[in-house]
Amino acid sequence: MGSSSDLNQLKQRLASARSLVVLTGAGISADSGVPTFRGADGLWRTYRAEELATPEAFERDPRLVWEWYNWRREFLATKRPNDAHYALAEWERRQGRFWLITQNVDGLHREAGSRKLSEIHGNIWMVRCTRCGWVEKNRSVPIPILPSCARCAGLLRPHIVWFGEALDPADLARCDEVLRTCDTLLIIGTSGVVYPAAGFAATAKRAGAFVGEINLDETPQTALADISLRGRAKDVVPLLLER
Ligand code: BV8
Ligand code: ZN
Repeated sequence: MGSSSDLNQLKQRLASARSLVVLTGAGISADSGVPTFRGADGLWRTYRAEELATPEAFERDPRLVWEWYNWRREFLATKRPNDAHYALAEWERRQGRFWLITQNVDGLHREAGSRKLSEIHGNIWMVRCTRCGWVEKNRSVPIPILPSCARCAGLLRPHIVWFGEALDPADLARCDEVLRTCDTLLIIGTSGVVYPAAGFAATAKRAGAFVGEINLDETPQTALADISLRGRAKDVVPLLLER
């Protein structure tokens, strides 16, 4: 945890924010028991994910990719939002101009009640038809492999943005708009490695926003942050919101 004065300074700054954007990564879900991507228990380590979360891998072996997502869906089905997710949902209700951008595909922000939300890497509980593009929610665990579209019998894929795939232009436009117009950006639990999200702090900074960060470690964004607190999201985020 940063010094208590840093915490109080960040708390005051957030309380006076007129338009607040929050950017989250896997670190906010770590306290719900969801492994992060690059941490010691990292998901990407054990499951060669960098090769699996790509369109080429799905093209080459859709069964293997679906087996990996089935494993993650089964694992995530027992995970619940933590106090940091709930605090952000409460903040959205309290704060006039508020937007939450998450890189996480676990759906925990939505489950905690967040609605002013962009899930820029998609959502593991949504599937998309590779033939007709139909997108729908699918919570079945396990999902029968290989899943086919109810409308056109095409092969379904996870509605997730894989490496080398473009993000939804509507999401990118929304992120750009809120990052350029906010006066405060709070970055929680992301290693700042994956683009375009890794560039969002610079976008807000260029637009003159105050940038705060909560992370266990230093990240490439720490240099840009006006205040960077060391601590666990589930401990720090509720404190920042306390009246
Ligand atoms: C794009 C869905 C262009 C998958 C994800 C070479 C080849 C190909 C591409 C590239 C390349 N070089 C660069 C690229 C671009 C690439 C990229 O950035 N690669 C990186 C690896 C260098 N980006 C892309 O491909 C993106 N698309 O650029 O498109 C384009 C344009 C037009 C046309 C075609 C293409 C797409 C990126 C999206 C990839 N999909 N997820 C799935 O999950 O199944 S990314 C994946 O990483 C997750 O979504 C995750 O959220 C995200 C980022 O990771 P983090 O969230 O930061 O998690 P991490 O573990 O890294 O860090 C956790 C942090 O939390 C740590 O800092 C830790 O200290 C902290 N922490 C831990 N516990 C706590 C905590 N903090 C607080 N409290 C705690 N308790
Ligand atoms: Zn279809």
